Amino acid sequence: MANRRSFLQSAFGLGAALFSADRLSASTSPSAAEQLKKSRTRDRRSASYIPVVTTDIGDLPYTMDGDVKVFHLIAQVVKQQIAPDKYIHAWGFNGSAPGPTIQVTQGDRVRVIFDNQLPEPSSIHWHGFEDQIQFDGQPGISQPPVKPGGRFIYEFTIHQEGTYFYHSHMAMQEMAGMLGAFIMHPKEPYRPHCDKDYLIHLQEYAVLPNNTVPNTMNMEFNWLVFNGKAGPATTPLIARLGDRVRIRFVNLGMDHHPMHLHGHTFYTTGTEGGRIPESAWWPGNTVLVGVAQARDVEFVANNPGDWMVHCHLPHHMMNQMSSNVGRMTRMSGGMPAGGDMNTGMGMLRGTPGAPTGEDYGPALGQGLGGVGNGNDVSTTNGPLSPGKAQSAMSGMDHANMPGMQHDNMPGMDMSGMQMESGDIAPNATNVPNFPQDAYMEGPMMAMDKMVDRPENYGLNPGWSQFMQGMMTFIRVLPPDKYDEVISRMRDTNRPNDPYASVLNRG
Ligand SMILES: [Cu+2]
Repeated sequence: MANRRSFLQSAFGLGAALFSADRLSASTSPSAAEQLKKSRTRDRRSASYIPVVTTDIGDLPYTMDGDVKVFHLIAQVVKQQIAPDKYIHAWGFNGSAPGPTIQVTQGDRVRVIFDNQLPEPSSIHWHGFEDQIQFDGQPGISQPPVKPGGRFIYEFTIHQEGTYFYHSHMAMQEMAGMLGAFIMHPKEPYRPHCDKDYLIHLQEYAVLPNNTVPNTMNMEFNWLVFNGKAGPATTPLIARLGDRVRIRFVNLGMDHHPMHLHGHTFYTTGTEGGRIPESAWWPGNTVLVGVAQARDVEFVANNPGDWMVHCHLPHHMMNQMSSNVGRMTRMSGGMPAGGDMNTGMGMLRGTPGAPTGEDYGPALGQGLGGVGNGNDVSTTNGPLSPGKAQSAMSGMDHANMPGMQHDNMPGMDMSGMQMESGDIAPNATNVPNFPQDAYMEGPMMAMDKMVDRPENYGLNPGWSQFMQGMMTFIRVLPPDKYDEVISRMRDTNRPNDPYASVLNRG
C-alpha cells in the first residue's frame, strides 16, 4: 500500500507540475516556461537537496557519534555589527544573533548539546517539532531551566521536513536575539529542484540613542534587520540567470512583515508546517510573514538585474528612527543637555506662538540620522529658513552631518554627500512635508566602500544611500557577471563563509 500510495503521489505531483508549466506558458512570457522546464531537466540529474544559505550567519557544524548528528549550541552574549559603524550587544548563539542555521535530513537522529553561557537561566524550544515533551524546552514545564554555566542535551529523530526554528522560550531572551533556523531537508528532494536556497530571518530591535543593548521592553523598533544586518550592510542573494530560487523567510520577532520581491512573481510553497502541496501554491510578489511563521517562496530568476527584496512596511525600510527624540534633528550647534522637563520635551522655548519653529527642540541625548552618529545634527524634519535649510543640506557642515562622527571615516565616500544642483527646488522650504526622507532621515553619503564585499561588486555606484532597514537585493546575474562575482567571492576565502556550499558547487 505504501508503495502504491507513494507512486500515486509522485504521478500526481508530475501531472500537477506539467499542468502548472502549461499554465505558466499561457499566462507569462515563454522564457519563464522555458526556464522552468530547464530547471526540471536539471532536476532529474540532481539526486539530493542543496544546502540552505543563511547570508551573514552561516551554519552550525556537527560531528558524528555513530549514526547521530551532534550539534553544540552555545548561548552567549555577542557583539555584532548591524550597520556601518553601529554595534549592538545581542544575546545569540555561537557568535551570532540569530544563531547559526542547523541543517539535517528527514530520518536523521540528532543530538543538540546546549550550553548556557548567559548570566541567567535559559532553555531552547524546538519550534514546530512533533517530538517528545521532555525535549520541548519549556522552562519549568517540560524541563528545569538551564542555569548559568549549565548544560542540557536534546535528542530528536527527525520525521518532518521544512523550515523550523529554535529559540529561547523566555520572551525577553528571544527579543535579544536568541533564535535560529532548523532546516529539515526532505528525504525525497522537493520537486522542482531549486538551484539556490536562501534563508532570511526577520527581526527588529529597539536600541536607544548611544546604546548598544537592545531594549527588549520597548515596542518602538528603530533597527529592522535581515539576518542581523540592516541595509546597506545586508549581503545580497546571488542567482545565475535562469536559476530556480527558494527564499525562506522566518519571523521570530514582535512585528509582522510583508516581504516583497521586485521583478518576479513567486509561489508560496511552504510554511512553518512544511511543504505545501503544489496544487495549493499561490502566486504573489508580497507575502505576509506573521510572528512565529515561516514562508517559503520559489521563483525562476529569469529577469536580469539587481532586484530588491524588502519588507514593505515603510518604517521597516529605515534605520535608527526614534520618535521620542523629536526635533533633535533640527537644531544647529547641538542640543543642550540636562534641560528641565519642559525644555527637554521641546516646549516653552523659542518664538511664542510658533511651536514648530526652528528654535524649538528637546534637550536629550544624541541626534538622529545616518549611522554611528555621535553628534547632534543640524538637519531638519520641519520648516526651516532657506539659509538654515541650505546649510543643513549643502554638505558644507560636515561636522554636523548625519553619520559623520569623524571627519575621515574609513571607506566613506564624501562625494555622495554633496548636493547636486537641481536636487532641491528653490521653493522647497515652503512646500508642506518637505523635506522627506531622501535627504533628511537617511544617510546622505554613499557607504558603498564601508560595506564593500564581493557580493556587492558591480552595483550601481551610490546604491548604499538608498538601502536601509529590511532591504537587500537578489542579484539575477547573466552567466559572465555571475561567474565574475562568484570568483571574487571565492577569492575572498572567508572563514565559515555562509556561501560556502554555493562556492563549492560552482
Ligand atoms: Cu517589516
